[in-house]
Amino acid sequence: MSRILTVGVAQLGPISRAESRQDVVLRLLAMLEDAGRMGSDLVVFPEAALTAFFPHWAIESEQELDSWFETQMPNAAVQPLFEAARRLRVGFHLGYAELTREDGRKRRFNTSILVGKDGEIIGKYRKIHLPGYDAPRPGEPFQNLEKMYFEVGNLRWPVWEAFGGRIGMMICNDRRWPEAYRVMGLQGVELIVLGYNTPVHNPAMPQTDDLGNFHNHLVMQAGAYQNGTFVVGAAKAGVEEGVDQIGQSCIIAPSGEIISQCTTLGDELQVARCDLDLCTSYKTSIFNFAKHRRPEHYRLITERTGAGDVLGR
Ligand code: CDV
Repeated sequence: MSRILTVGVAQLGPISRAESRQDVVLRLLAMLEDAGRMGSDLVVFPEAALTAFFPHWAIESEQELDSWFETQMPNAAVQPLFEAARRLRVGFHLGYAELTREDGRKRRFNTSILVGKDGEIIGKYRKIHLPGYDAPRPGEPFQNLEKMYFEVGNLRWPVWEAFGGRIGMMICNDRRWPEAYRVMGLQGVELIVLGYNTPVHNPAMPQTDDLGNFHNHLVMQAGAYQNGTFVVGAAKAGVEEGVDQIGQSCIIAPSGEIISQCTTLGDELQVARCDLDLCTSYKTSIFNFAKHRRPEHYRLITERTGAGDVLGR
């Protein structure tokens, strides 16, 4: 038996600082329409897909900072995307910066949503692994202020029964952490969708700049294979406001193999037929967690220090 889900990865080229959300939504719509013509069930858009990636800039005014966030989802600017999903019967994944009032205070998260073929939101995820810094770093070619602009996500990693399978979300830097995949792997995830904004240059570690594309695929391919799941990663690529970002958006099978990949650094859609039953063969054999995992040997005694966790005895 096969459970075929046709999935599109919709890479975005750069978004300029001056580009309106309405203009960006037109770009997203063009790819959603294309994906519909190609028989897609689900399209994956990148992290923070409605604006330029503003954590690359030091923004001093709170009012200006707020203007990069969405206070409602859907809202007027993205409504056409939700309507198109309903009309075309194509779901989507969308990353955006979320400003909300929770626990009586203003809170900001780096968020993604999964939207069904009926145009209704199925689930929401808030990024847990925030890279970068909580204060501007003078002299750097660009900033990375995610720790200053966002709180650590508080929704954990749920897995949703949707599109005939078990779907989970992570965002950008999360894909570098095996724990993110495994928490969902333990819930039987069959398709992980994510978006990324990854600069080519890492000011803290310039010696790895030429390994950016390799590391991008390495972590997603390993996460897919070790958890018997499809992984779809969508980039915002190209030179955005002076920051060069990697592309190579792709769709990865539970074998760890890339089955479809973007080849440009602009808006580009690639589609693949994903047989979710392929996951079952991995989950019931080499990665049968119930049979072969040894969690009793994985327990670490850790002590929290200024430098993070250290292993005790
Ligand atoms: N948006 C991101 O999370 N980017 C990070 C970069 C800054 C290292 C990433 O892991 O790709």
